[in-house]
Amino acid sequence: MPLPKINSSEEAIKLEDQHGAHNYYPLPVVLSRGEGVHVWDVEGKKYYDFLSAYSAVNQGHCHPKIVNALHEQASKLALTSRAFHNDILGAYEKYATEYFGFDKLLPMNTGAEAVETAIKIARKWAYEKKGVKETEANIIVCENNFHGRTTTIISFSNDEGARKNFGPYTPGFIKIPYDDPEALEAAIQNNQNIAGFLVEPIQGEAGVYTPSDDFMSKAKEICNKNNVLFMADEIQTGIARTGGLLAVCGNCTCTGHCERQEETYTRPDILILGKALSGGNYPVSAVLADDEVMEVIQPGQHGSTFGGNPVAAAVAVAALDVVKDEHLIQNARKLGNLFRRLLDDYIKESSIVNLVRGRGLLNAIVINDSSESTTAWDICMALKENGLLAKPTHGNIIRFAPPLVMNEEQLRDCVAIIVKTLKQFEK
Ligand code: IF1
Repeated sequence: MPLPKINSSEEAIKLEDQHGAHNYYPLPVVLSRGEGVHVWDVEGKKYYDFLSAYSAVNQGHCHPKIVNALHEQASKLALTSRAFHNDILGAYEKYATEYFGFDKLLPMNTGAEAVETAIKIARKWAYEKKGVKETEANIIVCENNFHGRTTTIISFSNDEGARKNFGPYTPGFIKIPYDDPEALEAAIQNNQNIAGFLVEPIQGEAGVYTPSDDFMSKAKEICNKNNVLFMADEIQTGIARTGGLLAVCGNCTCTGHCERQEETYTRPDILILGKALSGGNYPVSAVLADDEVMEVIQPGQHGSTFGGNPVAAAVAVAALDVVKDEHLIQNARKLGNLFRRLLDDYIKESSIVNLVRGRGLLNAIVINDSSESTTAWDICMALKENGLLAKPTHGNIIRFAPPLVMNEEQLRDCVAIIVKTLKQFEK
C-alpha cells in the first residue's frame, strides 16, 4: 500500500505524535530531502545542517558514491546472516583493519551494540587473559559519559533522564571524573579486577568537553602500566570529525591508511566506531582490536543478524573512501580552526555567549544563561528561521557539527547566520 503523500510539516508532526512513541522532542522542522551540507523541509525551505545526525553524516547527505554503493549491493545481495560467508565481508574487514591499523574487526550495526560488544570483549579478556576471577571484572568509565542507551550502558550513566526507572542496573562499572588521570590511576590501584577504561576522547553529549591535550596519552600509559584495556569510543568523534582520522590521533596528520608514525597518536587497545562509518546511509558499527584481544571471541560467542551484512560492508568501504578521497580530515581541521576563530571574534563583544570549544568540526557554544533556561532552545528556533539547523545538548550548550564536506564560503555563510541570530538575543 503506497504511503500517503505528506502535504505539510504540520501533517507529518501530527502523524508522528498520534502513532509514534514520544521518545524524542525534535525541533519543529520536517525534513524531506538532503544533499551535501543542505537539507530541505516539506515546504521546500533550505537549511544548512549543523548537526549532521550527531556526526553520522560527515560525508554529506546522500553522497552519490555511498548511495550508489548502497543501491548496487542492496540490488545484488543484501543479507546472508553469518550462517554463511559472503563475497564482500572479508574484503571490507581487510580494508578497514588496514585503514585504522588493527588486526581484526568485529562488525555490528548500532553504536550501542558496538559499545556492548567492546564491554563483553574486555570482560572476557580479563577472565581469560588477565586472570580476573569470573563475574568480578570492572570497567572504569567517566562521569557525564554518553555511550548509548541499552540497559547496561545506561547503568553507568549519570544522566537521570537516560537511566531513571530502567533498573535493575548492570553492575561492574566504576565512575571517575573526566580528564583526571590521577583518578584513573587511583581507581586502578584500588581494584585488581579492572578489565578496561572506556572513554570518549571528547565528551560530545556532555557538551563537547575537550579534555587536556595529554589526557588520552596519560590514560593510555596508566592502562598499559596496569594491564588494563584502553577502550576508545570514537562513535561520535571518529572518522575525521575532529580534524584527525580519530580524535585519539591528536595532531597526527595521516589521512587514513594509518601510518601512525606520529607520537601524538594514542592507540587504543579497543577502538569503537559507528555513525560516519556509513556516512549516515545505513547502521554500521565496528569494534577493532589486535589478535591478542579479539581472539577471546570464538565462534558462537557473539554476533547479530545484520552484523557484517553485505550492504553494511559496501557502504562502509565507500564511506571510508570518501573521507580519504575528499581530504575530509584536513578540511575538518582547517574549517574547525576558522569556525572557532570567527566565533571567538564575536564572543569578545557578546553578552549572550560565554565561549566556543571543540576540535575540528565538533564544536559547541556555551550560552550565558542558566541550564534550566530555554535560551539555547530559543536560539536554535531562531537559527531554524534563519536557515540553519542545530540543537542544544544539555541546557545552555548548543552543539555545532556540520558535514565535513562543507567549503570555506559555506562555513563563513553559516557563521554569519549564527552571529546574526545570536545578536537577536544580545541584552
Ligand atoms: C540518541 C546523544 C550524541 C555516541 C557515543 C555511542 C553512541 C552515541 C559517543 C550510541 C550516540 C547519539 C544517540 C542519539 C543522539 C546522539 C547523541 F545525544 F544521544 F548523546 F551524539 F551525543 N557512543 N549518540 O554519541 O550510538 O546506538 O545511537 O548508534 O540516542 O538520541 P547509537
